[in-house]
Amino acid sequence: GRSQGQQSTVASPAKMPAHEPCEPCDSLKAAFARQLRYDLCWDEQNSEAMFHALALSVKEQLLDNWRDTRRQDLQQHKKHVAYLSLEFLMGRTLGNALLNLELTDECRTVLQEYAVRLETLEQQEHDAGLGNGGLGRLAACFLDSCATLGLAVTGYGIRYEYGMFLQKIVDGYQVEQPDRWLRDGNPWEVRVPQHNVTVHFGGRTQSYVDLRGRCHILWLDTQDVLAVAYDVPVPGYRNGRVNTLRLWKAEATNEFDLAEFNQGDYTEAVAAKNQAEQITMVLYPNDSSENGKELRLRQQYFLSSASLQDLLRNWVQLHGMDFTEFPKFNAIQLNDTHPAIAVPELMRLLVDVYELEWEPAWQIVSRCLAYTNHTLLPEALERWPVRMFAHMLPRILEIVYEINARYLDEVAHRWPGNVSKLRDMSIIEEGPEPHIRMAYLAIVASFSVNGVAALHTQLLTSGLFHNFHELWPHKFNNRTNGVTPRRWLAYCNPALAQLISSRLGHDWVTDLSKLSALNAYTQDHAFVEEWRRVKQHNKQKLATLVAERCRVEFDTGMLFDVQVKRIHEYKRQLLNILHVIHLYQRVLTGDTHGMQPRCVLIGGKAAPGYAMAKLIIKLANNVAHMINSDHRAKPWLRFAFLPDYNVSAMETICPGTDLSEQISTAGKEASGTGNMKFMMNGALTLGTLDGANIEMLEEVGEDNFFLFGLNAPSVEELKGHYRPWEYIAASEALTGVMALLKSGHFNLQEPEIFAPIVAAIESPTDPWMLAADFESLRLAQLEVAKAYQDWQRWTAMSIRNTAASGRFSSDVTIAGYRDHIWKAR
Ligand code: B1N
Repeated sequence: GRSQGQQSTVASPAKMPAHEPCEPCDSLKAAFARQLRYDLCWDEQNSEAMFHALALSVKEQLLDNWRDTRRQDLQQHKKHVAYLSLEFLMGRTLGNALLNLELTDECRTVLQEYAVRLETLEQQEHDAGLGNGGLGRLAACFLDSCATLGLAVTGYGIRYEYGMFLQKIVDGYQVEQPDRWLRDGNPWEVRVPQHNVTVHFGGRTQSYVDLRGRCHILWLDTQDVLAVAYDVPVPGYRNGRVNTLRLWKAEATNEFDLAEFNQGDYTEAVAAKNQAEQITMVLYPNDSSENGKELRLRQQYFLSSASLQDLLRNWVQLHGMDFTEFPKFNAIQLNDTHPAIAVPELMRLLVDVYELEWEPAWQIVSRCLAYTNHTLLPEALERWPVRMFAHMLPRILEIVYEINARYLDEVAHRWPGNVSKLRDMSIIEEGPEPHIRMAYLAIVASFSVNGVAALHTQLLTSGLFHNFHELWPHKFNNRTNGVTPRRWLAYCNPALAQLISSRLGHDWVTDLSKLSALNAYTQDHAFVEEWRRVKQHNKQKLATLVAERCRVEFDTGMLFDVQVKRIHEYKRQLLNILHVIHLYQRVLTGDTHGMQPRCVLIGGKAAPGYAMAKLIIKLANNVAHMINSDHRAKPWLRFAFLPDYNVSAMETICPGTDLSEQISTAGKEASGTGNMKFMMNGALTLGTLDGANIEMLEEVGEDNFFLFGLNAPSVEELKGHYRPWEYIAASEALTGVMALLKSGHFNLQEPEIFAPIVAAIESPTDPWMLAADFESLRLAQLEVAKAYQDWQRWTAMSIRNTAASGRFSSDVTIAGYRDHIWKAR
């Protein structure tokens, strides 16, 4: 903790021992007063200025522990893990930091003197939207769990100048606006230029033999970019640990300045500077699909090279040039294939820069690297044209070829004379335009390959990677995803957290399995009543958000039915909309007997280039407009599309939801993590047998889960002879929905705009099989309505759902990575 009442001495920073006495640190109160008065120098003390002062004061509270953590990890020879990811979807930091540091109450007291509410200041913080969706948010949850479990894990990422775009809705269409999240400065980051490294691009290679007859490869005439480190603190939950998220920013190098400026071409030189800084300018907004842009490959190499150079430099500083023990003290986790170029880059650094022989270098690389796969969707599997490597990273391409040649020897040995195996398993995909298969590169070099839910891992080993599974079964393992209960229960749902703690004590925050004790309270009337009151309170907050952002009035007496996530056809927001249209038709035809009034909410961003996803957003908005302006529907149905869904919005959404929709086509959603956030907060799940839904169902039991739809094998089986029109004809409800959709009822002023949607649903090649699952969804929704009408039954189900959510804490997931992959303590 902070040093209190110690003597002040002056010490040279370089020699300062671990616990040198220093000035007593300011309390939060004093730090805040000082920040406001001297450090910000803003004339007006508006809430923006106060947020900044508060954030800086909270960061100050972390600094001693941050330094101590770094020193202890070095002294104790702890195994270090580098988590390499192109995305860290951190959201806001203030509230979570106060929670983890146990400073929330003190902070409220301080702010009382300034007559401002903590919530008001929290709202001032920009989300750190350095990610698209599940993959990026998972990285953020993992950092919280690693720090809380006391692991020495550093997150390595990119400090994008522009994060995930902001979504506006204009005439029902998505409009993207740039997210200039750094405009007012980022109070949490610390620029640490002593960790700068240089990353090379372009140029050519040349070999030479030295006087001792050793062959060296030179990478010459490169264009160099400076990687500048910005560190963000990651505090554990009340354990004094502060880990680091190190984000790299690209800047032009000094050498580069000199060369260009001396030639007198000032403007050219400044323009070229811009080119270097382009690399970390913007996050690519494609979730679960690659886009193949050259700049994206530059980002990937920039992150991988800078991070590996940082790791090796730290090693050499402590151990010199002997790398034999490097894998014993280091693990490198690749978050999907986005940083998979780290494989040849680590070889390059060891062989070309640190002068190891190939074989010992490969031993080191293949004992450090581990790869997590996050998707089976073919459109998301990264393949880079060899041609692009050849001109951007010529030396890296040579190394990839060498890795491939040696590895294919092993394949040939295992399957003698089998040429098609060689072709199928080669890291290089041959053809008119040869490509590098990044997933294969990652598997070949990794000692561990994991999927993110049981079904997903099973599909990986039996399908996409079955050859590799045959060759190296020991590499494959499952680590089902999780979410941090600090942000996703304790912080975002304080009322429920308090109710839980009033009966179970506080330990559940770091041991979520303790929540199972809630099962003893499902018949306790006082408890059930309190649980319901908390939900009503949270629904009111969600209704306020919906009113502000959508101008739609949600009634907390109605069922809140929510689907928020990236818009993607496989996630089937369209199926949800079809069901809403069906409910609307029931109202119009007076078929409201036994109907449960409900408010349906859909939210999520579409990739800017994904036309169908954008059209689905437009349909949602048009349907919503039609329903919400029809007075006949008002008592039964409200429907809203929430613009600009992000981490902060989810903090209000999941506590206020009754029903969580997890309705992807079976076999397509690798895991899902939103499903877990809703479950923890007592929303029931309407879901398919997909991703982690299956394991959630296993934990909570069939009686507590609204299951519907085809399973993964049935989806595969149906492929090739799927006839959607038969499902439509067989369902009176779906027939009616399709007729209304085709009639142009939802696009009276915009003829034909939804024709592509109709065509997709009616196509025998519709991979998402909406029509096949509609009737099953409708029936499951009838069960939902029935269950909700008995509020005691519903509340008991809700409690049981939270009680069963313990396994989906990211602490459990990270304990799995720690014990089975990293072997770290
Ligand atoms: O990763 C999440 C899973 O819970 C989701 O099911 C899965 O869809 C998601 C390319 C991706 N898979 N692949 C991506 C993101 C960005 C990109 O450029 C692919 N995201 C997922 C966490 O495991």
